[in-house]
Amino acid sequence: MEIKILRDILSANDTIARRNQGRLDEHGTLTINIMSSPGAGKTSLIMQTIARLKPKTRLAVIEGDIASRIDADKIHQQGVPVIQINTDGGCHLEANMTENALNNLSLEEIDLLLIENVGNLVCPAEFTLGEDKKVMLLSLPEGDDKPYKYPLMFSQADVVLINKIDLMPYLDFDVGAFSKAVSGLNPRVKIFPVSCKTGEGLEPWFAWLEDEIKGKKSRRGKK
Ligand SMILES: Nc1nc2c(ncn2[C@@H]2O[C@H](COP(=O)(O)OP(=O)(O)OP(=O)(O)O)[C@@H](O)[C@H]2O)c(=O)[nH]1
Ligand SMILES: [Mg+2]
Repeated sequence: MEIKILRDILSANDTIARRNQGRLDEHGTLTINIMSSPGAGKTSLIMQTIARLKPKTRLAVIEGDIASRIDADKIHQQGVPVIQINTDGGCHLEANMTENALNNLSLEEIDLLLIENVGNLVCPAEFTLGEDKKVMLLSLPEGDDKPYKYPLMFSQADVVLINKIDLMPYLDFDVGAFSKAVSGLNPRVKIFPVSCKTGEGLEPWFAWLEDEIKGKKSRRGKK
């Protein structure tokens, strides 16, 4: 019985996610679902990405949090359109929440839509939102064993950012062992070690995003 309910919820979610994807495709808006544990650096990555890409890219952000508008306020201060979704206890975003947010954005004016999912290493991976790519962060203090303990998100991600590498001297995090574990789960994944504090290692992330934006625009004939 419980399994049937879960299936129903997931298929309803997938139906709405496909609708979202259709709208985003129509407008050539590259959409990235950013996931991680609480505090791994999702908002910091978004802030760095805005600082770097805003001069030449039209960005918008959807912020998912259980409560508060703290992250949305930070994005707003950068002059970027932002919608805050409060899930009121829900541990992940769902496609219907994303659809509501899309209804409040001018998609024809957005090249890159960054969605910050609720901080959680488990549930967000189970709910597609209609995004083009899934990106996750794993920060050094969380430990290099997480791909073994929380395999789903690592196996679904298109990009894994290893964040907080500025803390390397203080922590026993084996980047080689971590990368091998992630690639074992997900051979096509791209892995970028970065610091969203110092900016180190972020160039390959920006280059990847710019390529993806161009690809999405050319597929839709958007100028
Ligand atoms: N040392 C260091 N600190 C970082 C780095 N990136 C983020 N932080 C810090 O980590 C803390 C959490 O960063 P956020 O960007 O708010 O993390 P988040 O994933 O958005 O957190 P939630 O939205 O609460 O899930 C903040 O104090 C950041 O300044 C980094 O590369 N190095
Ligand atoms: Mg955040």
